[in-house]
Amino acid sequence: MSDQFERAKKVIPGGVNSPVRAYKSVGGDPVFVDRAKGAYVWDQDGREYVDFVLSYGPQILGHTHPAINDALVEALARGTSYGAPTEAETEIATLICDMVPSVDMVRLVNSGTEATMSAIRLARAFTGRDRFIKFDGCYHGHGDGFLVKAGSGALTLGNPDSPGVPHGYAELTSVADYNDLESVRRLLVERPDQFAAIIVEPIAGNIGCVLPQPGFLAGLRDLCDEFGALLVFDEVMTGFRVAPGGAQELFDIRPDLTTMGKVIGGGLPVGAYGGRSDVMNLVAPLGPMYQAGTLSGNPLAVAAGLVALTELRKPGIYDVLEGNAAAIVGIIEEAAAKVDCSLVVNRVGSMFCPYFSSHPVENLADVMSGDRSRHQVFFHELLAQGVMPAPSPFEAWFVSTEHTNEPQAKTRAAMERAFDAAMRN
Ligand code: KE4
Repeated sequence: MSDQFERAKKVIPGGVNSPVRAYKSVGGDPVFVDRAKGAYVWDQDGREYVDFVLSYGPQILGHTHPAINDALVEALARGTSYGAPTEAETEIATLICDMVPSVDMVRLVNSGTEATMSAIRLARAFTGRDRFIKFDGCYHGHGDGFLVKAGSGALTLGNPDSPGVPHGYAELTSVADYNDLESVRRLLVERPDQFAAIIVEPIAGNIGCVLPQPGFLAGLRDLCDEFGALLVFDEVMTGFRVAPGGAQELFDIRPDLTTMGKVIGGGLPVGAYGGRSDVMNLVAPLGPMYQAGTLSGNPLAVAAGLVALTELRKPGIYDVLEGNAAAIVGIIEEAAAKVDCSLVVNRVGSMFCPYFSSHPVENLADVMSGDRSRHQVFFHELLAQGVMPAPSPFEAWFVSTEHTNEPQAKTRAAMERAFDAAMRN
């Protein structure tokens, strides 16, 4: 074990401040990052990696983007946090409302978890109902009600996935199968007037990258209208990533509430929830639904987020992201084909996931049937070759505007070695 990891484990549970960083699902010691720039990160020994983690999504413009850095330096000179409203918060809220089709009003918080917790509380306040539906394999942060997964099979009242979640809490969460509208209808019919919301990742980015089947999202919209529940799109990952207006723009669906995060902080801690004004009117101090935060709308985070969103509105940015991501996925597929490796790559815009599978990957069961040991060899060989993929077969890979020729060439060289090693496994 690396000395760094050894020392970290003495004072931080598992040596990391977020579990996925510990490499539990791929084995070995995590790389400790020392610095980053553009498409690259470097470890403490100066080893360079082409980075496909990108902080799990925020760094869509690449690390240390000059305009974001300049905005942070400028904001720093004016202070770090006031506990008072600022003009910049109005600016970023206006930008979010302009960019995200269904959002009339938005509240900034400090993480995606805070955003989803608040959105479900708001849906409960608006409908006067307590239950909500999530999907197996979808992840909405570590709020108690979300750490629930059905037992085997698709439909059951939840049992806490994590100790510490009171059964009474978990019981209010029902779990359906992603891409299976019937599994949702069955839950709603069983308790027709008890569900406040259906929350869904419009692209399931926490089981890699599983796309909604045609009609799935529209079907959820119709079911919510039929049973009086709110449709919540968790776009913490897909927001501003797959299109300027997120997955709801891409698939032309209007949810009632949207949760956001990652990209909107430009690499600093920001989450947000927003949606229909008649629903958002319930949020304190305008309405009775309480939600607050000392550092919400923090001047540094807002300064970085404003630049990130402004850059993303520039013409051609999403074409660059699309071009880079298509090139990278092409490199991966070519390298796999060279060694006859059964590989499926699901991609939407600049997020994707390679699966060691010989059949389409359209739901959690398909994801779980992938070859985990081959993935593990693949992951470590890539790392050895200077490429840093997501350290789990259930995490999406991300591409930035900076993943251009040189990072692509370095990725190509590493991929061929990694697939060769995986096939010898
Ligand atoms: P945070 O609380 O981690 O900011 O956001 C929670 C969250 C909510 N909704 C979706 C769709 C998310 O993907 C996330 C967080 N995503 C993970 C990556 N799969 C964060 C990485 C981590 O947990 O360290």
